[in-house]
Amino acid sequence: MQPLVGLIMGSKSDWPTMEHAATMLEKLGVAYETKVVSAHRTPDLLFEYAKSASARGLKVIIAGAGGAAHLPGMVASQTALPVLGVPVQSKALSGLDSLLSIAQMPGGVAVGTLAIGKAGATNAGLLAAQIIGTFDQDVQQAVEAFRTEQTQAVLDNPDPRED
Ligand code: RP5
Repeated sequence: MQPLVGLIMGSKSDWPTMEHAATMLEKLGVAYETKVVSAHRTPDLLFEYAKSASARGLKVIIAGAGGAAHLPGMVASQTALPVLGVPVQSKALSGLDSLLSIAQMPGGVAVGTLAIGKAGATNAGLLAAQIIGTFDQDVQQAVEAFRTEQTQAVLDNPDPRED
């Protein structure tokens, strides 16, 4: 299947966080590709990846990075595709550095910034699927089914003392 989402990250060490985006994309039936692209260690690859993304058929890019997290912003500077940024929780500053690096973009170059860590990665996958769902009915139905199931699971088990 032609990948519609590019799931990239600054380091292999980001995978334990970013795999939650992959899990959500798989659950919702969205084809994706994934690889390490580092803003600082492989800057030429970053430019090539971002510049060719649209022509290669990608519709959304999810970019995760930690610390001096320049990957999402630099990717956004080189493509008109929507870029979703996931701040990976850093050891030194617990991801606050990642969050601010990704969120504080100058006006005119947009990155949709998610929450720090697992929740952010999960929601990046969900939001990417919602974007794909605007033109792919199967994905939109999968998103709706996921949401309905999630709501029902809470309603079916409202006692906070029970698992
Ligand atoms: C960032 O530096 C990466 O996104 C990662 O979160 C962080 C640390 O990378 P490693 O030193 O673990 O490769 O570029």
